[in-house]
Amino acid sequence: MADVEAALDAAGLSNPKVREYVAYYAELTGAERVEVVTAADDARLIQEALDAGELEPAGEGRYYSRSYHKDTARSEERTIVSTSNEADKGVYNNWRPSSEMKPLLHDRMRGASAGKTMYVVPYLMSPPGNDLAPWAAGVELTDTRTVVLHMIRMARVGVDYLNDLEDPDLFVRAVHVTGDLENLGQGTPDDQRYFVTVADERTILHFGSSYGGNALLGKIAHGLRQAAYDGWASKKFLGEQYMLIGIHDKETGKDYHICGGFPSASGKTNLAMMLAPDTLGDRYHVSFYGDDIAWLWVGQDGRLYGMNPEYGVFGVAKDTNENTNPTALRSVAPGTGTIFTNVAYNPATQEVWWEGRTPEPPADTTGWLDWKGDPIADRSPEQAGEPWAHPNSRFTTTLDNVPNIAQDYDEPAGVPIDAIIFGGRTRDREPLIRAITDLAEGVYDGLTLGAEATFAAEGVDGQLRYDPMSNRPFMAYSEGDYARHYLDVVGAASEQPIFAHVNWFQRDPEDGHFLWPGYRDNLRPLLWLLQLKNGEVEGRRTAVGILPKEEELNLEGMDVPAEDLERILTIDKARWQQEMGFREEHLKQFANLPDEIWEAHRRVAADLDAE
Ligand code: GTP
Ligand code: SPV
Ligand code: MN
Repeated sequence: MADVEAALDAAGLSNPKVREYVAYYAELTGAERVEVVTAADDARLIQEALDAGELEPAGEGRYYSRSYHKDTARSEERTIVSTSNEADKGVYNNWRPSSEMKPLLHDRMRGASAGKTMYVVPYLMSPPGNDLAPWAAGVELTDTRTVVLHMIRMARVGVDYLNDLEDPDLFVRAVHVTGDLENLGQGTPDDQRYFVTVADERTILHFGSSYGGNALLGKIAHGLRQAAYDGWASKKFLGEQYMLIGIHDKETGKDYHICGGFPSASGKTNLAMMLAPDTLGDRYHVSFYGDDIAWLWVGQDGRLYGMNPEYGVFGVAKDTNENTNPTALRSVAPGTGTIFTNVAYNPATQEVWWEGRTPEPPADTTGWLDWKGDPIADRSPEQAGEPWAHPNSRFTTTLDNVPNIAQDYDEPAGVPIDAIIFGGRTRDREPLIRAITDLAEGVYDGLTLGAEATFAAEGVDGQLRYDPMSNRPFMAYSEGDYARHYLDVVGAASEQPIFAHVNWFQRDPEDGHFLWPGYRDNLRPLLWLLQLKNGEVEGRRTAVGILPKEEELNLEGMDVPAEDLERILTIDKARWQQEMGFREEHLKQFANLPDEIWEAHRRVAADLDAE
């Protein structure tokens, strides 16, 4: 049995409630040792992980890790939000009573860390001193060293965050037990995994994975699910899957801040790391605040504020290259302490590679291993087309490594929010940008956000897989209550943000090419949006929002074909009318949807018919 008291004393972890919690789960999981970790332990833990073969060197100060091949992404089916109140059941939160789930998870975890070390990771999901810091403290217990190394990169980790709490009981209890990955029946009817947030007890119990959002509990489980619930329960804030950027106009000296929700793998990291296009770089600078999570609240001066609770980036590797995202490549350069997971790796040269890194994979395959660790050179002709890296392979680096990190990212104040944007992958119908000036219509737009159905999630042709507010996998309570809370929080702000729906992914119906080049040029529609808010342009009113007039978009240095531009700045009335029917069915699933949302829906539908 672990000597818990001695470990906590040695680390100076004095918070009595934390000590009780650690002792309870050390006993339950049967861990052999307990070790309290802070960011200062990084170098030692990296060395231990290298010695144990959990990490391999990937060039100076960078590391490579491979996860179990059936454990490579979040599992939405196995993720559950529990409370003791059935009214919290929504359409997407997989609600189950906590009286059922807590004992079940405790059974799974009992004795499951025998022979292992239980790492105690005290963390803070906010810049220190922020208005929302009272909801930001947590302690993750994990039996996997690479999870600790990721947590140190993704969150602020230190003992003082927990010792200094005003109310020692106000922290999230986040327990991660990996389990025997080779015998968990991942994806079968006998799946043993469970990822449960007991939201009204602020307790997270995750069993059966050591990957990403399943295991880094500060990030998705606390930063999104628990935060969404806490924000609603306290009536104080919103916890959203948003990126957050600053745009500095060097000519006027003004600073703007935009946050935005895009479903997973739809471009948040790319947008947040965006460099201004060459022709606009003299005037505008884009700074990075966050790429995956933002918490929003009304500050003391009455304005809407946002902050990124994370301390790092867990970014999609695929298609990251010098053209699409040079900032990301700088962020993972030698000396950054980056951990690459499930990319292709060459142990002889310590190089890494992923699809889209270069147009073609390395010509000389000698020494290269695919993400499963199998030599590329041994592949049969049938395997030739298989990707070298897993499509969800990622890089993990800290905010300090991001070259365009905002200077004030760590300040307690947060930043005032000028605009909230939504966007998904949509091959038709959705124009480049449509601005929405009415709060209820903005929230309605977020609730009907979707991405196109792929072969993986089959659907009716033209029908979206709806992903309300890009929060479908992170919904913590009922969607009707969520919409009410969103209207209340943002509605209370003295200055209303402008909303917009954007789409970088419209394609030519004939040859399938992207009609808009995307990436750094995405700054252009955002600048138009800010000009619209400032009354500097007027746009063109349509039933679904205000679109830019062609001459209002700054396209300097671009050559988008005229017919492509026309298509992305046009509303396809028939397709939109069809969409309104799908939306009605989608919204009908939600109990207690506020009248304002239904009114917005009817208003848009009627305006569309009248157009
Ligand atoms: P999560 O971390 O899963 O929440 O994802 P994310 O929203 O941060 O996604 P990310 O920015 O990593 O983008 C995922 C994919 O979208 C990558 O393959 C990008 O290359 C692609 N992508 C991003 N922006 C654009 C764009 O403007 N145009 C096109 N065509 N593709 C883009
Ligand atoms: C997402 O899936 O939206 C992510 C990655 O940001 S993970 O942390 O695995 O959830
Ligand atoms: Mn995400």
